[in-house]
Amino acid sequence: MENCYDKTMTELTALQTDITRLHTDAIVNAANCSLLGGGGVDGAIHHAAGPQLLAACRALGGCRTGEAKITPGFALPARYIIHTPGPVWHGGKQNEEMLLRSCYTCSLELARRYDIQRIAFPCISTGAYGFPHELAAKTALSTVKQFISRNPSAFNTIYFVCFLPIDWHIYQHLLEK
Ligand code: AR6
Repeated sequence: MENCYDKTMTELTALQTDITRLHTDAIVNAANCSLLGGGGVDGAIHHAAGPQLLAACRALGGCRTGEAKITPGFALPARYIIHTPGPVWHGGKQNEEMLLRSCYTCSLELARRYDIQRIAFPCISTGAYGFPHELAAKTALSTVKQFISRNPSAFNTIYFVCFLPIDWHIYQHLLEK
């Protein structure tokens, strides 16, 4: 576990684990715009949360790339799931970085409204959607730091959940700086 406290006293932590196992207020799902499930972390979350999640997601009517919607966690240990469709990487010239920033900002904004103190993000867009790992991590971290500097008392802990060793090494390195 790599920790970093900034001036806001929100703890930023990289974890190497399966996000569905985390006992936290909310986990974020790297969803698609249908919000009806898929592979990767989305598939794992639907599997672990159970069929009630799909029913709740159907009622949400989809979600635009870079925006976020919320459901209960159902059978998960986490109380809430925040669903955000990340951008598909097309080489970097189709607003991908801005859309990824928006995923983190909209998720944190929604979390704040639900009084969520501890939230865990997967490495959004870096799997099936092909976003370069290092650029995704730098974008995630700078967006989160900017958000918490403007909202210093909103969060207790923000977890960056790294499923793959490459992401774990990148986050460890960035959080040490
Ligand atoms: N816990 C934490 N991270 C995980 C887990 C897990 N259980 N499983 C995978 N990851 P991806 P995307 C990591 O492909 O790129 C889905 O089909 C994975 O190693 O899940 O945003 C959706 O429905 C990678 O680092 O999401 C969409 O159609 C990260 O999660 C599409 O994939 C994101 O990989 C979204 O693609």
